[in-house]
Order: sequence, then C-alpha cells, then structure tokens
Amino acid sequence: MERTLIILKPDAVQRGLIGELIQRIERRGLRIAGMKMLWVTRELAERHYGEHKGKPFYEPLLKFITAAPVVALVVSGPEAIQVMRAMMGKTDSKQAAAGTIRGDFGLSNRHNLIHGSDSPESATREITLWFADKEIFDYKTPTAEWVDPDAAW
Ligand code: 3AN
Repeated sequence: MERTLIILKPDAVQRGLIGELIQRIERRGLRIAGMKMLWVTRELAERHYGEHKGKPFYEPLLKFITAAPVVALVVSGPEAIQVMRAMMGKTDSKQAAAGTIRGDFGLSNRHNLIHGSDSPESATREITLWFADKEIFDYKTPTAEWVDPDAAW
C-alpha cells in the first residue's frame, strides 16, 4: 500500500472540475485517506516547490498556486504514486495523452490541473507538509478486495 499527495490546483477548482477529478480517482479504485480545501500561503508554496527555486517558471508557479483555493488529498492504494502519475499525464498538458486528466482537460504547462507526488520520498515529505497525522484516515472499504485481491488493503 502506498500513499501519495494529490493537489487539485486553482485552475481545477476555478473550472468546476473538483468532482470530475475526484470521481476519476475513486472510480479507479484508489482510496481517499484525507481531503481538505485550503488557500495556499506563499510559505507553503515555497516549501512544496523548493526544488524548483531559481528556475524561470518558479515565480509564476508560486503566483498560480496561491491565486485561488486548492483541494488537497491523500490518496492510497497499491502503487498509488505511479498509478496517479499515469492518470495525470505529462506535465505539459499539450503533450499529455488523451484519456489522462491533463490530456482531457488541459492545454498548459503551468495550469495543469493536478499535482501528484513523484516518488515515495516526495510523497512522505509532501504528505507531512500538507497534512497533520489526525487528518489522515486509515479505514476499510468492503469493495477493496474486489478491486485488487492481492493488495494489503
Ligand atoms: P509535475 O507536476 O508533473 O511533477 P514538476 O514537478 O516537474 O511537474 O513541476 C512542478 C510544476 O511546475 C508543474 N506541475 C508545473 O505546474 C510547473 N512547471 C514545470 N515545468 C514547467 C515549465 N517548463 N513551464 C511552466 N511551468 C512548469
């Protein structure tokens, strides 16, 4: 079982796509372990995107992520990190395959609707940054074994 941090970015919220994107996550069989809406502060944005500091897109990226509320989720499931990355599609939405979230709803590199952790190390760091332990729930769902009988749900 793996956990990943997902952010439905300001463009997803502004465009009324919260439900659509969460529905895709649920339909895939992944489990929502935590969820909240928040207006990202400059400080949180800097900590989250620290690895991109100094890059030309860094300041516009921070301006974008703090421009309107986001929905943050902790999503869990077997290989959840890689499964979510595949569902999201390439960073530049113009190059993302049809059928992916970015490929179906986006056209931009920055306004690309969704963030997902890119490795187990990033997931651990990002989940700790965005969620308190008590905001993450470990619970059973009766259908989990029908989704993947081999996973340690
Ligand atoms: P991803 O979100 O696909 O993991 P990263 O971590 O490489 O992509 O980049 C973080 C965010 O920075 C992206 N989601 C995107 O919003 C923005 N970004 C990355 N590369 C560019 C770029 N070349 N131009 C504009 N924005 C970018």
